[in-house]
Amino acid sequence: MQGLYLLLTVLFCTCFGVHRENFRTCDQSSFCKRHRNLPPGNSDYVVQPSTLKLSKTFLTVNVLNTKNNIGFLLHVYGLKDKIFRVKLVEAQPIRHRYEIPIGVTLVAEPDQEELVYNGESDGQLKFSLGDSQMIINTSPLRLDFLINNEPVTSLNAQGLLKFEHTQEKSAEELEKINNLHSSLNSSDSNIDAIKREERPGWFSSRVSSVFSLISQPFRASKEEAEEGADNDAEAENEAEKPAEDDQDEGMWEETFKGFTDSKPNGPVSVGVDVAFPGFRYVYGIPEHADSFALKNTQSTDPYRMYNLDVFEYELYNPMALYGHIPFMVAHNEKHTVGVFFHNAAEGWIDIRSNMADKSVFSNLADFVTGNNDVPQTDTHWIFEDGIIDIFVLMGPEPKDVFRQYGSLTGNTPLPPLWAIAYHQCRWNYNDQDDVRTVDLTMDKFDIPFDVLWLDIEHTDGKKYFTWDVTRFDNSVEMLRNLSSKGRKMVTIVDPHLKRDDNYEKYTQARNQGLLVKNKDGNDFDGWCWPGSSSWPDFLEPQVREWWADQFSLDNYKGSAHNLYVWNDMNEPSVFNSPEITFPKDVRHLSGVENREVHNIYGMLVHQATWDGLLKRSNYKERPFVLTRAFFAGSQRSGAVWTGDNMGEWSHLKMTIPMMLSLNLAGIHFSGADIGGFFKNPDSELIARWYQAAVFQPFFRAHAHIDTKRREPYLLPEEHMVVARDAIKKRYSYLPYWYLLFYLSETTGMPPMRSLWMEFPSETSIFERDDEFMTGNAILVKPVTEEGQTSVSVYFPGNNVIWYDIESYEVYQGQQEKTVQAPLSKLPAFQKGGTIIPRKMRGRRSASLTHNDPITLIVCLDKHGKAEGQVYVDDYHSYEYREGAYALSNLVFHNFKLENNIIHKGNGFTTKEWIERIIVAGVHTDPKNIHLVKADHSKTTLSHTYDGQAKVLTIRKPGVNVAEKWIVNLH
Ligand code: NBV
Repeated sequence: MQGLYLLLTVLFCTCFGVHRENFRTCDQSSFCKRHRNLPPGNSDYVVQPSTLKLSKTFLTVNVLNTKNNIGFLLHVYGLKDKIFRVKLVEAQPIRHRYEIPIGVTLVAEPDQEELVYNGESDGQLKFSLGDSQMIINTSPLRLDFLINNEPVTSLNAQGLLKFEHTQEKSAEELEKINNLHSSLNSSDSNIDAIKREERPGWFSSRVSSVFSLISQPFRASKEEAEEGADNDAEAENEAEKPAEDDQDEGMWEETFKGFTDSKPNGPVSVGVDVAFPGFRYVYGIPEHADSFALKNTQSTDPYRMYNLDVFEYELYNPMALYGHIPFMVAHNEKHTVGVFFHNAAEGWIDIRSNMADKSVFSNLADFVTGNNDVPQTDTHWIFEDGIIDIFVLMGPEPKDVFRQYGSLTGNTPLPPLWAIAYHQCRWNYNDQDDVRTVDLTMDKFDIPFDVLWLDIEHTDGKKYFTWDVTRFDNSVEMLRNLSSKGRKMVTIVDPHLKRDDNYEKYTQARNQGLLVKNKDGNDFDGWCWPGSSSWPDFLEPQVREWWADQFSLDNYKGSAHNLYVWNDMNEPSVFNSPEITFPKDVRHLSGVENREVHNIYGMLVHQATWDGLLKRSNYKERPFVLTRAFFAGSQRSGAVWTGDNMGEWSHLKMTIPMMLSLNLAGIHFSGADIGGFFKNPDSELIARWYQAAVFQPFFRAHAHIDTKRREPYLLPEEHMVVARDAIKKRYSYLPYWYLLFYLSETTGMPPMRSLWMEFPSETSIFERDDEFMTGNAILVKPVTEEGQTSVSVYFPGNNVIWYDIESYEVYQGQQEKTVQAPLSKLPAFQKGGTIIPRKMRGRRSASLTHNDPITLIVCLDKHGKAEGQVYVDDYHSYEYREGAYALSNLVFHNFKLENNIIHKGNGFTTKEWIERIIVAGVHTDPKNIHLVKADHSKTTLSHTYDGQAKVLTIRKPGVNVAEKWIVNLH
């Protein structure tokens, strides 16, 4: 293994940058190419209206592919809260297609709602669901979705629907493949080369190839297609070929970099275009290191969705990364709608916005307004396997779409308070002494932290659930020491098991038949950190149960209740495999190929680990598990981070769009490695990164094993102070963060929001991703450039005023302003009209702040009003789900601040009290301030008033946060 690291080090020092040639382009992926090359035009799929069957909440109707006479069934369900579900499946499949089981992505079978049939006319079947409508155009098939008769989404408007029905491999195909094999056997393949070298695939080539840019427009108009064909007889022949009968080399077997995919089921892909008439911008489909507003993919590859370990990923391109969520949101000043494609296979999405020729789409465009200037975004979704199963979320406002998506895939459960505090990580803390030194030195420098992390080197030879006893001979004592200050530890547990007869987790999994198989039915054997490894089949519920049991204190020796878990490499990462992951024809125990389920594997590792921690505490304590791979639904089992970023300014900048996309797609508890994983960032960058992350959901510093140590206390004094202030700021805002996570669980609203989520009708901010909102109250514009001492901030909102969070300086809404940002300053602003709870007492960890008093920050709007909430519970257990919490609504109006208890239940009490109330935007010094409690007792409160800043500070109201009270200003 040392050799591996040496090689790794040499490579880091000499050539940074992604090895694009290790990852397929659309052109190198036969299904993607086939779909992408389809010319738009009239679809071959027609609906047979006479077969329409209606029930109260859904319909079924036959669909025919007129080119090959293959029949399909179209099901459309009306679901609660304005959601349509559209499923298209083969009528007589010769093989069952994979459908993701309930409980994996969807929390439950979605509740249905009455779908009213409004009759058929002019070849259209018309339905309504509340104030939304759906029209099924029968010939060809096209589904239009409308809000109050205004179209917002349309499926198959361009006729790109293509459902590759399951076929038997023909004798001719088999012969072709056999011939190919005999010729290949005589040549040297990449697999052999890599096996000989015994090193990860991404080490095998150091030559950076030029990304082959694909510029096949999917939205070329029919006229264009015809014109091209006129000039080229060959193209004409191509265009006339029936789509389903196209034969291409990759249909029955496909080779990439010497690895052959046996494709036992042949071509089985699905694809369809999804149009958003009236929308210029679409967002979502994380994870890509790209802008928040998704880009036109005309001159690049489509956005790829295939969970991969992309070493040293590049910015601003549509390559796949570690996790994916096939959920897209379209937003304009009137509506917000969402489309969720429920499919676990590899996907690609093409996007064309606004500028494309609309003639193909004219039917629908005319239908909208008759106006050719209406913007529109056309998208084309392509999946390698599975069925068409699309949820159309009708919004119409951002908050509605988030609630609707959460109702399908679940919301983020409220994390324990410590988990949203500061995490100190690096690859690796070397031994117990190192851990102790970090712990003590953080205290010495007065830098709070809650969690210390151990990476793979803490194990005995990368056998997870074990300790390297030469470095960690008494982990229990180490954990106890941390616990004495309320601190926790996170250890890494990757899903690959070392194939070692003396490693119990492996032998158990092998002997019980729990491992993923290769195409020949033997346990799949791949290369990862421990060397030769196998992978539990997390798709099987009993395997997940077995895995979960490994986290009991008995099974995970040397662990303790304050030890939590980090799942890395769960895409999964397999060094000697095509694209550094499972070969597509790897078999799961149920018989499905990894091709069908690839993108949910990592999520199931995460879910099983989460279940393990739940079980360990007898379902009493909230778990914490961080994952790198994810899918729709991963939000239910903990946090996600954006993987191996770089210590570069551009990567700091990229944290904003990446996290906005994750937050939009339900992954609320997400963050990026502070400082950047690779490289040695300079201390200014580290300091600025800490500042930016204060208002991002998951707050963890991490670094590669070969980087210089960079715990915040090691920074030069001027930068150490900045990092420490940032961490302390984070701690002071924890009550607000906690409220945001409570709202995330209960309403589906993301804690980190784009500007348009809060100001949906302000068109100029739809593309803005250099600033963001934390909750509805804080606007953040981090410094993301070297040496920068001022930033240009756009303050949104007509008639809105913003207050600098430190000086309370006021800025008017709907203007771009230069704001000074010397090193010590994080440009952040509280919105006038909001009230935020903070805790200002410095503590070593968040766990020690549970009973600390609260400071309320009241920022008045132009009418002297403000509103906010405070949420408190025991900060670690599930008792809040039984009602043991207090939620209050604070309203400032007419010189009066009222604390109204919305909920206080199940015997819940708290010692938290109000220590201070700061009111910004007060224009006169009040003569008297009184506190009136629920028992009508009245106390005079002391205060100070800063006439220049217009800030009033009310001292020690001393009243409990979970009681009703009023503060009157006279
Ligand atoms: O476990 C080592 C690292 C980890 O520190 C990092 O955060 C992960 O994203 N891991 C990847 C494997 C090696 C990366 C080069």
